[in-house]
This record gives sequence, C-alpha cells and structure tokens, in this order.
Amino acid sequence: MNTAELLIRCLENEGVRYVFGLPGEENLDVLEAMKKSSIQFITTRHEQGAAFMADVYGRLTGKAGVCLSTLGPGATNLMTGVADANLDGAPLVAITGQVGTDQMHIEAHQYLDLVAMFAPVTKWNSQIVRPSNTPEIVRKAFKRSQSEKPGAVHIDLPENIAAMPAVGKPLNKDKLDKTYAAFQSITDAAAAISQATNPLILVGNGAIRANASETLTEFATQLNIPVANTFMGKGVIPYTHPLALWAVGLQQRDFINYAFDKTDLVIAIGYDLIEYSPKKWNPDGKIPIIHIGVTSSEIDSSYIPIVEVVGDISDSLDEILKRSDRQGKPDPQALELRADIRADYEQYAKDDEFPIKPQKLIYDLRQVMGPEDIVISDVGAHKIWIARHYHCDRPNTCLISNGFAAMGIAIPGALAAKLVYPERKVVAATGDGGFMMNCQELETALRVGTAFVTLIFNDGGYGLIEWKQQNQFGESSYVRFGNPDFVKLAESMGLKGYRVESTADFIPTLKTALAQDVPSVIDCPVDYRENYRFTQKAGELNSKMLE
Ligand SMILES: Cc1ncc(C[n+]2csc(CCOP(=O)(O)OP(=O)(O)O)c2C)c(N)n1
Ligand SMILES: [Mg+2]
Repeated sequence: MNTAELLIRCLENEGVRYVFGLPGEENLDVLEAMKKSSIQFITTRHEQGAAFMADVYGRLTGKAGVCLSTLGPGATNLMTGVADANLDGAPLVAITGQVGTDQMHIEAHQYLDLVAMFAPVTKWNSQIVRPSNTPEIVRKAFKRSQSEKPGAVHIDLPENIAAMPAVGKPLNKDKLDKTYAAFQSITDAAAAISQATNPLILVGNGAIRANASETLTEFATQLNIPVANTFMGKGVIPYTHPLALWAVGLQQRDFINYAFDKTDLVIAIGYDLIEYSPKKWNPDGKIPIIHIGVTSSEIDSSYIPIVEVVGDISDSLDEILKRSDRQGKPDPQALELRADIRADYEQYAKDDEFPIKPQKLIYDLRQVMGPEDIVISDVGAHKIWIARHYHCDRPNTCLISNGFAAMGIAIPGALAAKLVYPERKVVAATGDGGFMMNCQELETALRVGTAFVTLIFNDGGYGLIEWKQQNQFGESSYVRFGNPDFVKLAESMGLKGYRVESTADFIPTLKTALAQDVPSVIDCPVDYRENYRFTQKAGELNSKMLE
C-alpha cells in the first residue's frame, strides 16, 4: 500500500461516496487508488465546479463534500469554491496534489505554497509529509470540517509522499456527544421571553444545520412569537405558518424591517452574523438579544446578547419553552405585516407582462416545484428576488450562498443536489453572468446523468451591479454584455434548450424541461425595471414606516 491508497481507505472510512475534481500529473497515484475503491470520482471541467459541487453536497448532507485538484493552477482554480464553503458554513474537504518534498526549496514548475495559500480560506489545513500521519490528518480534517460551525479544510499531498509505502489504517470516528446549554442561561432566557411584550424570532442557517426546524416551529407556535428567517434560513418554519414573516436580509428596507423597529426582544436562533449584519436591523444596538446557538456568538457592536444559550439548539428550545410563561399575543401589526407581505407576493399571480417580471417568474416557479424540490440560486439581482419571493416549506429546499456569495455556484450546486436527491426536481436559477462562469459543468451533468433544469434570468448584463450603480450614481457603466444563443449552446452540448417567448409560456416550458432525462436550459428574458420600481417602493415604505 502507498500513501495515496491509505488516503483513499481513510476517505472510504469517512463514508465518502463522491470525489469531485480534475486530474493532473501530481495526483495520479490518488486517482489510481480511487479506481480500486468504492468512491466514485466525478471528473469536472473546471476545479471551481468541483469545489462548488463539494460545497453543496456538504450543505445538503452535513457530511463533508470532497474535491480534488492538482497543484498550482488547479489549486488556484479550486479556491473560490473552497472559500464559499468556508464562509457559508458548509463542510468541505479539499485535497490538492503537490510537487515532491524534494522540490519545494527551489523555483519548481507550478509550485505554490498551497498550505499558506489555503490557510485564510479554511478552518484548518495541513500537508502530509509522513505517510503514517495520513489517518490522523484525514480524521482531523473531517472532524474539523463537520463540527460547528462547519467549513472547509485542506489536505496537501506531495507526489513523492503519495507514492511512498505506507502502513496504518483509518482511525475510528469518535462519538461526539451533544453539548447542552448551561441551566442558568436557559432560565435567564425564559425569564426574558416571559417579560417581553413584543418578541421576535430571527433564524439563521445554524438552525437548519442543527435539524432544529420542528422544535423551532413548535417553540414559536406555543409561545406565539413571529418568526423571520435569513436567506439561508429558508424553510426552517413553513412559509404557510401563520407566524412566518418570511425572509429578511435585503440591503434596503422592506416590510419586514417594521417588525424589528417594534420589537423589544430578538430571539436569534442559529443565526450567523455573516448572513445578515445586525447593523442592518439593530443599528444603535438598542434591541435586547437572546442568542441561541451551538456556538457562542461573533462579536459585533450591534449584537451584544443579554443571554447566550450555547448548546444543542432543539434541547435549548425545549427547555426554554418549559420555563417560559408567555400569555401575550404578537403585536397585531406584526400579523398585518404578514398580510402585507403576502399580498405583495400574490399580486404577481396573474401578471402577464413580458419580458416577465422577476417576481412573476419566481411565483410561477414555486407553483411547479413541490415542497421537497430544490432551487439553487446563483448570485445577482435574481438572488435578491428569489430571497424575497421564493418561499419554502422545508429546510434546504432553496439554497442561497449568502456568506461568500460567489457567482457560479448554481449549476455545479444543482448537479450535487441531484446526486444527493435523484428523485427530487432540481432547478439552478442563475443570471446570464453567473451562467457563463460555470456552464461548462452542464457537460459534467449530462455525463453523470443528473437531469436538472438551469433557468437563466436573461437581462444582458450584471443586473445587480447595474441596480446598485443606478441607485448610487443615477447611471451605470461596464455592466452590459452580449450573450450567446443559450438554446443553441445547450443543444450543442447534447442538452435540451428552451426559450420563453411569453409569460404564459413559462410554466409549460418548465414542466417540459423538468420531465427530460437530460439536463436542460431555459433562457428567460426578465424585466429588471422592477429592480428600480422596488427601490422606489422601498423608499416610500421607509418614509411610511418612519411616520
Ligand atoms: C465570482 C463573483 N464575481 C463578482 C461578484 C460581484 N457580483 C455580484 S452580483 C453580480 C452580477 C451578477 O450578474 P448576473 O449573473 O447576470 O445576475 P443578475 O444580477 O443580472 O441577475 C456581480 C458581478 C460576485 N458576487 N462573485
Ligand atoms: Mg444578468
């Protein structure tokens, strides 16, 4: 056995089913060892695609997704997806090839110090310099990446070490017991909730990672407290629940900010500050906060909790619930707010203007997708609209990268989602800009048999940036571009391609696309004049709320 074979045995021991990556001369031994293993290697067309696949695989399973690249340029290509997983709290293990340890002191072909390079975008990383260390390094990598708050780790394997004889075997996984919150923190939290007149729950992705959706819904229902969730907390409480205020997180004010203006206690559950800065909803730091999470909170002058309940989230919620005495009802205005948000959402149901309004496109998408189906958003103006208008019944059914927020995640992410849930419908919703960043992975998707739909919001430009420039300067620049014929592009790759020609066309087209057994692409012209209309409305809303 050589080190590469020992590495693969360790990956099998961790339950790894897929490794996403791209070969190079320096990882040949690893690929050779993989061939003899139970692991399926998925050859991608760009290392960034591989890393995004591992990222989304990790998000959906809670188990680290694994990606592989060669040294130098392969590793630099991999980095964006690795960074995305790290800032989004998705477990990921990246493995890079490397020159031999006898080459690192000179200017060697393609050599970069990858341990130094990946250090700022990972929780932990290491080079294997001794074959017998492999089991410890792999075990540590998985343990670190999967424990709260999950993120990326990196293992660098020099080619001479990979080929060296190795002895050893994978380490047993340690049984991690849950940690429970201190009793005092539970009683303090219960007391604060019992005294509050107008509490508000704010949920983030941490509650989804902790599988706390059901307990949380029960907690909110029993205590009669409205719930807002971040973009990455979608589906933690069903959007149809009478207390659900849907997503918060826009840079500009929206209906939901009113609830934050009126509250006298925010109960933040599994909320990571990176998802939506507390400076946006608590600028003066005046709102008292209870922090409930698996880990203690990040420091922020607008987020200084009066109580931190640190431990298993479901257990903490159960215990706080038992000790809270709250007879109060939500502020009637909070429930009116829900009606306003809902009316705003529903007003697009019958809108037949074309090019289609983003709100209508997303409304219709929701009509076709079932409660378990998955939408993966890319990053851009379409993401803002998805965050505001695509509502979920279940956790992890609308994935939005909102920590690192890298364009290009949707297509590779959809491939990974379809591998995890082959029976569900999966849609990659992307801008035309983001589409062109990783559309090469549609060939990968065809090859591995993951038939998902890519829905392009076609505006011929970097819409979000255009929107921001217009808001800030009243004009925009450097944001327009030409597009290929997306239908022909799809067809040339062996996929199905569709173009939406009228608003009424969209639902039947989507249904047809979802029924295909190959990946498909829908090119849909969108009317982003809605972006400016929204900014204007938000301004009016702002002055109305300040009255
Ligand atoms: C990799 C990367 N590059 C640049 C950005 C900055 N950025 C955010 S949104 C955006 C425009 C996205 O354009 P498109 O994909 O067409 O979506 P649209 O905004 O038009 O819906 C840009 C350039 C980013 N988030 N990620
Ligand atoms: Mg665009």
